[in-house]
Amino acid sequence: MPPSTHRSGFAALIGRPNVGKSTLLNQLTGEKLAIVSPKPQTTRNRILGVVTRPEGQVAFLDTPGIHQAKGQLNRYMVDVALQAADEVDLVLFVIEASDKVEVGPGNRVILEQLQKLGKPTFLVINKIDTVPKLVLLPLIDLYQREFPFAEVIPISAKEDDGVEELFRTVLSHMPEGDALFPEDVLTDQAERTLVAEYVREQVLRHCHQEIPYSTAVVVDFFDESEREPLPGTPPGKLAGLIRISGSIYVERDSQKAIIIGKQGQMLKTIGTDARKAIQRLLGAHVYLSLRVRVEPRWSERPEGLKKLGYE
Ligand code: GDP
Ligand code: MG
Ligand code: K
Repeated sequence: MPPSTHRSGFAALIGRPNVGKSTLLNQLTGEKLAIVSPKPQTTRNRILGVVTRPEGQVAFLDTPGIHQAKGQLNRYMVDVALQAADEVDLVLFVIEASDKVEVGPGNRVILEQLQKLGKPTFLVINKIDTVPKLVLLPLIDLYQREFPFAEVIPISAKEDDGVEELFRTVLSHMPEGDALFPEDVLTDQAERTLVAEYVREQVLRHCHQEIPYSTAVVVDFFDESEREPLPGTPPGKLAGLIRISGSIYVERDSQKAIIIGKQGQMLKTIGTDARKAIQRLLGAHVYLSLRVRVEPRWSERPEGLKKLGYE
């Protein structure tokens, strides 16, 4: 047998909001890293998920959806996505399968940006569980006429269909090289950032349409002094205690009232669900205290964006 080649590199997930980029990243890494929600634009920052196999390693960047930039926050998110695409070896352009055989204005905007970047790009067609197989061929045909994709790969991220094949194909396009990260690394995001994202996910999940995307979460306090050393802890067992307090920022008093709810019931539910997810993430018991603050029009002002961590 010839000596096997070890490959490693970076791949960015690019696509419109809600096509399933975060779901795919979570499926690839086998961990809940990126927040997933039925609303668009839930992923604000880059999340690096690292998949390590004996034959190679791929670090994935999840990006906010690219769309026509309106307002400071949206523009910020487009910049983050394009910057991510510029730094990688390979771009995974993700779309969702649909009965409509068309490219659509949103996807055309992204394809124009990708043309400029000139990176090797895969077309990943997600959610194939939602359409009859027959509609895929004309859709693929249409996209291939728009852009010289290196590969076209239909998947269902949710049902884990085609995800392994996708990973193998991604790896085969990576340059030869040693691992870029230690074997046990899953993400470069600080635990604090992930904690804030988990809280935000629960706010969006429980408050539905009433709460806009301009909801930010900041971790004010993260006390690990009672956290216990993890080595030797049996899997699934929580070790020690981490005390966390955080602030949920909204733009209006009416939004604050919704998040707090009648007799504080909504905030309590958000806190309970976030705490459970954070405990699984950190492998420790978590004491979580949350408060809601009003910061008028923060998402429209550069200093507001900066204050809440979007730089
Ligand atoms: P993102 O905005 O591109 O990161 O999209 P998300 O990963 O947050 O997913 C948006 C919604 O699509 C969520 O409700 C997911 O559960 C759903 N979704 C993701 N992948 C699939 C899939 O393969 N099939 C189906 N039916 N739904 C999916
Ligand atoms: Mg996402
Ligand atoms: K989403």
